[in-house]
Amino acid sequence: MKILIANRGEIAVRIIRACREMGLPTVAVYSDCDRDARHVREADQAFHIGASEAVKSYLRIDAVVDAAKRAGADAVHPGYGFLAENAAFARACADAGLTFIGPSADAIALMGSKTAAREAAIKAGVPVVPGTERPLDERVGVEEIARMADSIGYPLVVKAVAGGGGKGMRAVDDRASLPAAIRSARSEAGSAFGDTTIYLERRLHRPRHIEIQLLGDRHGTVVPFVERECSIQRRHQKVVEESPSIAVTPELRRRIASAAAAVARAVSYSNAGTIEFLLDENGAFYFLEMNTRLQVEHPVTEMVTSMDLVHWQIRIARGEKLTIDPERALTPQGHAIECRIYAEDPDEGFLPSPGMIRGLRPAAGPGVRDDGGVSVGYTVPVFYDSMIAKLVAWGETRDHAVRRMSRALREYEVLGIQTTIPFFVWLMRQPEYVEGRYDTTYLDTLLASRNGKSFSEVTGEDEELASIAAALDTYLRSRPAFPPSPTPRRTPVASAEAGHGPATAGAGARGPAGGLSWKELGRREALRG
Ligand code: MV4
Repeated sequence: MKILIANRGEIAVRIIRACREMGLPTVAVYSDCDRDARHVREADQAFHIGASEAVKSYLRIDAVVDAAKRAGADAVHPGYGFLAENAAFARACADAGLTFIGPSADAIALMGSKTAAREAAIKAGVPVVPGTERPLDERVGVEEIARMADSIGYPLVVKAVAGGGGKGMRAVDDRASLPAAIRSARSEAGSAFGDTTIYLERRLHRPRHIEIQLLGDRHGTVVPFVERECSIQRRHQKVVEESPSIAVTPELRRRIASAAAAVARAVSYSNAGTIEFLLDENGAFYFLEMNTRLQVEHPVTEMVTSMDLVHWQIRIARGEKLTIDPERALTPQGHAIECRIYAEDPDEGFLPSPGMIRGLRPAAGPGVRDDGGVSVGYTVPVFYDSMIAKLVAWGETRDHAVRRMSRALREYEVLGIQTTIPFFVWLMRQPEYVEGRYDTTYLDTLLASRNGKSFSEVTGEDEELASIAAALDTYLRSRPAFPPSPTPRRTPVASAEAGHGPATAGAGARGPAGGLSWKELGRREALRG
């Protein structure tokens, strides 16, 4: 089975890894600005599908299907984003004789309507947040909606039926602010989805976002996994995810997982999917929506279950039966945390920081997984989501995982652009985060209270490193690039630290004049400054 990956960046690289492990040939697709991208180089074949703008390349159903045909691919993996939850794309693949590695077009379409999804949950006996069951299109007037709102009760939220992820969502505290909220929710939903239909839900107070990964095969078996905790979000974008959640007991885990599986079975779901829930302060949970794709944060589930979700997606698409032990899927081994590393400057309000990657050293070592999507020399474009890597840390306990993540973040080097790494280093030290005392309102509130203070706290260690770098720079500039006379190589450095520091790195590297170690010279430079 030859697989075309209809995506780019880290998820395309992730899928290519699974295909290679299974001995399956891969086909990449790319836009103008992705000509030299990592996913293009790592696939067996690559096809150009259009200009840099996503609508002219990665969002073009015809171009992707055509590339699959030209390549002689048998199947298409959509990844996440782009065409992953586009029912027309799933249908176009089927029509072209290509196996779509995902759910059926009908399941995608059904769950794309948030009110239809709520209905499916209610039918499956799963709790939903009290709200409206009927989608409210433009013909339903504000007065009628206000009467519904009164019976639901305030505070509430206006949500877009075609929405998800907070787009077209408005919080409403009282009846007076309802008309404006309806108007702006409709307007945002109209431009984002071409559909102004809305619905209402009672607003939960400081909920946690908990989600259940599941797999369904084509023979009716659904296996739910241990939950992911995704409450650390910035403006409705997840930035840190964990598994398991410290707010979920083994008993609650079983109840949420059974609820998720019941929704999936009610719609005969196959392949990978995720059911999102809100968990309130009393431990009550409510169905929110279903994501009919492999999600960005799937690695934390893989780390605590030692299972490969992409392998299973491919096996399910080939018609195989799920042979996973349900108990293993539901029992976390240790704890995993994921940080989404973006090409953004946290000190400039997370402004995108596109540009060329001039140096890259991902973190490694025990319990660390780097799902990267870029390489040195690649220019991070302005056209797409700017996530360049996902860093995942595993530990025996949550505390261990937090410490490991802190270590890995400090080890991670990206030169040439700004990244969100300094923000994560800071977050991993916040007492509320370390103790797990947070909900979906935590991060936005915390960031608002900082008033733009820099995340890059300068430590004594940083100062020492900076002065070593300055001394090294001064020394290297003071000597000719090509020594005019033959100089003996590997002259021993007159220091106890010889062989450990940067002094022995690189061709012709020698100790600084005067027999001092780099560290010592650095300290002297620092004192002079
Ligand atoms: C809510 C809610 C409170 N009550 N629904 C935002 C994204 C979308 N998936 C659902 N969202 C919310 N829906 C009710 N009835 C609070 C949120 C919410 C939120 C949810 C998950 C993660 C972060 C969030 C941040 C703000 C609000």
